[in-house]
Amino acid sequence: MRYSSPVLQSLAGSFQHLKTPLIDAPAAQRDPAVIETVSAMLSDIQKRGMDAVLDYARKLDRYDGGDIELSAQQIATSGDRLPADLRAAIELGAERTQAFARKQREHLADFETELVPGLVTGARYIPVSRVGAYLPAGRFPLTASAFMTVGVAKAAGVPTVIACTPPQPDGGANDAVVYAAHLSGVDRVFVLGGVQALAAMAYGLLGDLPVDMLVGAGNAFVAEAKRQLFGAVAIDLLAGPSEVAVISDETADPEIVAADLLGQAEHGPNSPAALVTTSEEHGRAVIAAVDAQLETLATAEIAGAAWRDYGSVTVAKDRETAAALMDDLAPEHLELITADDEWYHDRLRNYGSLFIGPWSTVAYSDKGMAGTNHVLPTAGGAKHSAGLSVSRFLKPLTYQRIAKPATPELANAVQVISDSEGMAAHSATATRRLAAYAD
Ligand code: HSO
Ligand code: ZN
Repeated sequence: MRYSSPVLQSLAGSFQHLKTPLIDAPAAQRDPAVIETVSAMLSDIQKRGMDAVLDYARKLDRYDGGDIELSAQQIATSGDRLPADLRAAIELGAERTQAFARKQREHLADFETELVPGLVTGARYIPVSRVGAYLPAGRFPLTASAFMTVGVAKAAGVPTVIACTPPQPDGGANDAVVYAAHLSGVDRVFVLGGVQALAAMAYGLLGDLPVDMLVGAGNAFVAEAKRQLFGAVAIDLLAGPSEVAVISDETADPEIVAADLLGQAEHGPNSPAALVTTSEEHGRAVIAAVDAQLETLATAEIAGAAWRDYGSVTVAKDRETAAALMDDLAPEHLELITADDEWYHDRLRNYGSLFIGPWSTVAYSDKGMAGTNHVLPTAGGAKHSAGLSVSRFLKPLTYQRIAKPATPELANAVQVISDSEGMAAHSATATRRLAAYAD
């Protein structure tokens, strides 16, 4: 998340930074060492199959033999080992996320239209057949990931969704993650992490056909594996460090704004957090509140580093400038806490997901409670793409049913164009129909 200089130049004089990031957030750049490691692993796995997968699991994930697939019984009872309040929260998130996804699915309606007499065209939304979801369980297990990937794929109608999740120090899966996947409708779960997990799903090494699509976030190696496997399979998107941005004014509580900035900065020391405000006094109050909250925050080491290196506070002269700056940043998450929230809602064009008003906060969506997806574009990707949703799992397949009366117009035009291009065989498909039409 960074400003592009032409936009800054065009707005020169209409804003000032109260706090600039010490480090410029890199635009999704790739580490050559990661690229090379992943590519070597993928070709080894392609050659040696499951032997290679298990070798990497042994080397990188302390795998020590045994079945990597959880039994149906292990999946179904994963919730029994969780505290009741956590189980209930997971149940709420799974249901809420699927409710939103089912509603969105209803709005993707098949249609058929007769463009001219005899030319009937249409589109049908058909789900992909097999999806592989990567459910991260590293520094933070991200319990809600399964809602966003497995649950949304199932709401889209994907018949088979398998999942891989990395082993915990005891060698087993994270129970909360597995329970979330179970409630989301997962078909099979494997305790397998990293590049080897993605390769095993994409190459069909898990006693199943290869998946058609890989989804879910992970570390830099997981992201690179998805990038290299893309083409053979579809992917959701390539997520970088989580980002948060806020537009707030003097009507906002600086403590709430500060808490929400730190709420995502906690993801990692390179997570950008940006405030754009129309009130200098408010901006200064937020900076003070962030510093004060960092004194007692349990994850202050990470969040504080992120705020120090990638945090920014900018005062815009008016709401139009604030909106223009924010559209240029195109943040993954954007909160509006102003007297003009609906004006901004109407005006803004680039964000992964928008949180409107002081009672809306990113963590509600992160954990599945808002129903919306938390797999969202980062690093400016919101300029060209949206986050994961049922539509990503659905292929709008087109068809045409053409009857004889439409033939002369279509065939003549196709002949003319094909002949002008020198594509004789294309032209002939029309010529033969014209001849048949005349009979
Ligand atoms: N903010 C992350 C998702 C998440 N955060 C889950 C916490 N839990 C990407 O949108
Ligand atoms: Zn988050």
